[in-house]
Amino acid sequence: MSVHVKKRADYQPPAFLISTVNLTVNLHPTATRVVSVLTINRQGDHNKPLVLDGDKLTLKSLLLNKNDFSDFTLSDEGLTINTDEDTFELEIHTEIDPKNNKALEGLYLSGGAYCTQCEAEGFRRITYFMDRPDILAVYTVTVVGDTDLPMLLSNGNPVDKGQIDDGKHFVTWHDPHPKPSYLFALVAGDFDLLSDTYTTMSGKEVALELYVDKGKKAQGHFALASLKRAMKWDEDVFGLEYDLDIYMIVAVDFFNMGAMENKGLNVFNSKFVLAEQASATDDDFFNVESVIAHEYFHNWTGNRVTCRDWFQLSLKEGLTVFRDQQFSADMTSPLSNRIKHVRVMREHQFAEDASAMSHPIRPDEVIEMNNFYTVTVYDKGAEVIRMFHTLLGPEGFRRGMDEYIKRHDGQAVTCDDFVAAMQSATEIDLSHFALWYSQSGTPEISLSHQFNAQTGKHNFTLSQTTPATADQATKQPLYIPVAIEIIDEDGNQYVDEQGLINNGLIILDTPSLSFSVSATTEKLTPVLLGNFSAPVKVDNPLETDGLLTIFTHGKDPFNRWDAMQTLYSRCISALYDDVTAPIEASLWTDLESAIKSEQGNLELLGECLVIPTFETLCQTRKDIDVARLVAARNQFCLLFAQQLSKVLNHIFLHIDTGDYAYNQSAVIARRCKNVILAHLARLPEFEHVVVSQFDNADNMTDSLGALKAAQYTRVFETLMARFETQWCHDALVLDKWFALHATQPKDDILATITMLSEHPQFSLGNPNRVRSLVGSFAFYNSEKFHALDGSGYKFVTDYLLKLDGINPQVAARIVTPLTQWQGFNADHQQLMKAQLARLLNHKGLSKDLFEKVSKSLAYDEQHNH
Ligand code: B3K
Ligand code: ZN
Repeated sequence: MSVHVKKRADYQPPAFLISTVNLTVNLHPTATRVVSVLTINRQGDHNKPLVLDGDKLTLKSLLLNKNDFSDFTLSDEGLTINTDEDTFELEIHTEIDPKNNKALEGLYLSGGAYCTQCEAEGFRRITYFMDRPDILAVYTVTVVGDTDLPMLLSNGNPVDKGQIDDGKHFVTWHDPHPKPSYLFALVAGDFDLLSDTYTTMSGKEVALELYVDKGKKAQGHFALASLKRAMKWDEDVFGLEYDLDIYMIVAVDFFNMGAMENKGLNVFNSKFVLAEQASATDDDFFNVESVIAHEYFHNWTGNRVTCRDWFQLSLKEGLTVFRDQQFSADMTSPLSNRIKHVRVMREHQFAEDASAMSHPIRPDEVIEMNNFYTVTVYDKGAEVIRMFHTLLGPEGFRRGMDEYIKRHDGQAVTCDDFVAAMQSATEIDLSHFALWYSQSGTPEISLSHQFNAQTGKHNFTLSQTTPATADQATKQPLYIPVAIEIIDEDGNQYVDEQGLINNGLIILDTPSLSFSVSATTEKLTPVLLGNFSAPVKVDNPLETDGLLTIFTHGKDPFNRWDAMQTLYSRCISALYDDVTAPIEASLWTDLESAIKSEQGNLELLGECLVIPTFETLCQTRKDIDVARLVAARNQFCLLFAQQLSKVLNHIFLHIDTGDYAYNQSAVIARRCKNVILAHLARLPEFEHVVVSQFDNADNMTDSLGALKAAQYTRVFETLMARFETQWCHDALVLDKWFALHATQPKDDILATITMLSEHPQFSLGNPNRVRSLVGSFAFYNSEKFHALDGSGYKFVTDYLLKLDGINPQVAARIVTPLTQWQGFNADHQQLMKAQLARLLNHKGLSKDLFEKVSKSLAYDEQHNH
């Protein structure tokens, strides 16, 4: 295959600009006609031809300044126009086939509705264009459709509409804000519509419209209310106001990711719009609110100020994720949000950094851009923005943001431009900090501690190191803000004699730095990385008593939670070495009193009762034998339930979740209750409690909580069958059911998945179904995916070979666990690589899969030779 590697360093400003785009899209399932009229201006003094991108288009005709034009060449990648004109109008007629577009990029049919997905490079599947984010144009779009498509939508404000003789109708939209092509959107169909209005801080009334499948109106109210909260929050916190007369959101069932921030016309995966008590869990409600907010926040951080090129993706994504995290923390609770983000970092981002796909938050090389919508660009990107926020403080950060918007509104800019705007708002020199944009990998920090009894001095040395990654062999020390407390056994706080710790923060910007603390006690406990102040791993040498001191006396609730996670992880390590090894009895009494002490704080308690996942445990281990690690974790969970059942059951019985409501205290109570139920369910005497919760649940959180707990009981299959009967009409609920089946560690799981893939509600063409069944198996059924007969790896590979021909983007997501073989032992590695090799040898493999698979195998060679 011919593979083109694009490099960040090769960026060239565009040779031409396109100032206006006039599109007419005449919809037809297999032969949609697109007429595009472009106003084009040559940039500077050169005689290069105009190169337009195009993919899977049929060119019908071409006019230059309204005359037939033939001096062009066509290729699989686009259209090259040879002209000497400096300013000209180009009119391009193309035909496309939305019905057979199964990759869900460009214009496609989702159920009966037409919709588009253009980011990153999908506009070129609609018409020939300079499909790159630094071409900002004003769009006027006329959508023409049959009358069975009553709603014809595009970006901006509607300016005209009417009937056309042949029984069709049209609507014309004008978007006054110049935008890149990736923000173009078109939707046509017959939907239920929820309408509302929002009055902005300057008193402008904005029409809000939410389009959902017929009959789903009741499930849209929460999303609409979330949108209004997001609009208000962005005004309050960042002074940013909405800028069009109308804001539309459309929910569709076929969508490759969560949602898309197209200007004024967001398109959403229905999973992140629809939510009501009976069918949506508390997590679903949370996600709806956060994704609605994320896409809305993009209106400023992404749309008004956009990316110069795709290597800068984190400019909009890292920043917008940070903004949505802050919003969610304000709407719900800072602690549970922070823990959620840290789990994502530890389970997925650290794994990515350790793999062949390791890249800086601003990547340097890309084959398929869609492969770089990653946890690194998004979540680590958000952690980098959070560090700016930590260093500058909320006011400084706001000044930097104001300056960023003031300087760059209406422009396509770079991460360096963002750093420069932040720099204008602080005395701190950010040049070293900016290395976070170009250096990949997960730094590891550690703290050594010596006590000199004679002088009464504790000497500490804080160090950092970043292991080499697949993409970068050598690493430099980073500028790391490390939140730190030093406490004694009674929780008294100590300061360092050098004054390096300021307001609980120490800046580690060299390989190591030392400081000392005077104290009469020998037992000082350093508490590192409060609130996860930087995206790093901590090598924590503390013993059980130190960890329990942090839990009891630490000021930062994140550190308190984290101490418990470390404690559990230690116990699991001991069982990994010997699954029959006894755990000291004192641990259980300590845990029992820890649990009792937090009975009044169900939020922290609920989180502290969660045992680290298999995926998290993998990130601090090497040469993993999966079956042994799974057995060790299971054994620890069983002992935990056995030893603590009395106190857990006591709390379970006393948690009052009240009448159902989606609000913080109720969410926290349900969360804690369901975490406890999952522990108790490991003991046969609690089976009836699980069944009773399932029978009596009046909301999806409790139904699903019971089903998850039932995984450890004999009633699982029975309850799952009842659940299916009850919910077989609701695809989004069935996704939860598919996922629960797929994560069962039972011997005949592959037969079950094969059977489920023939379920009437399952479809290979629908990304939500595929992710819930096959994705859940590959990502979360560690035991069976990693079975040592290789059957799990082979099963996923067989499936990917089928899926790749249909939807390469989704295939390239699901291949991720197979490419992340580095942490596992040689037996696993060999089997995983054999399947990767099968993929690589497959004729016609997409470039999406090619990039990830070839990198994964190449990493192997580098490291073995
Ligand atoms: N910007 C989109 C993601 C597009 C992914 C393209 N493969 C959603 C978001 O991050 O808001
Ligand atoms: Zn985004």
